[in-house]
Amino acid sequence: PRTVLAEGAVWLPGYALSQTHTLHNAIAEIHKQAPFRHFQTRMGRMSVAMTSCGKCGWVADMAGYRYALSDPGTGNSWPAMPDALRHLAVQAAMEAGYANFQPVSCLINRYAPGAKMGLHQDRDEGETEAPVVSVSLGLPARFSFGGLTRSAPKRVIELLDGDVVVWGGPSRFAWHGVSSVRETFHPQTGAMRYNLTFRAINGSR
Ligand code: MD3
Ligand code: FE
Repeated sequence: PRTVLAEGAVWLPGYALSQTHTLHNAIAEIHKQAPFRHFQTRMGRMSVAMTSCGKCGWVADMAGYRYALSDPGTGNSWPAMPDALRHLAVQAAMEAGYANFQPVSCLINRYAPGAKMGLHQDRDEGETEAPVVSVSLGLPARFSFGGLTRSAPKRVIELLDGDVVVWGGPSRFAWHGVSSVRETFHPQTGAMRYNLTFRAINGSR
């Protein structure tokens, strides 16, 4: 099934369900090399723990936000993006109408109960043509998205285990956020939610 949420934004409920074991194994391997961490920003400590794989990874500190070629936690380059994950993202993008998607970075967000992500736009990629492919695992989350201004009207959807959303075209710079994750249980993740976002990046440092 597929649902067009807004122009350029396609929701593929359960698209990744057959691959959740592969995804969890990949996350565990990436965590060994590039452990999840809570970035400290000028806004405070992020409640979401993060890591990345691929050529570059998203990092935040007192200087701001950017994609970096190495992990500031270890000083090492990021773990390679596993082929199975890249293929999943490319296939989902294709399904949503985006051919030739070439993700170079995958940001992995981990939400314990109570973690949330405030309203924001994704602008650090320096790339306007490519979509962002998002894969949700584990606990459900209330995800809000609006328009190109912060105050534009919002829609709220519940993202479930295995859901994929492809955000491109006019939706690429939509404001969005995740409400505080409610404590429930999921057999594969325990009480955790994971979100993977696959991205094309221009000009990582
Ligand atoms: C809409 N992650 O990492 S995924 C993020 O559930 C982020 O962890 C959320 O927002 C999460 O930046 C939401 C859905 C998502 C990702 C990228 C987008 C929605 C988007 C880019 C543009 C518009
Ligand atoms: Fe985002």
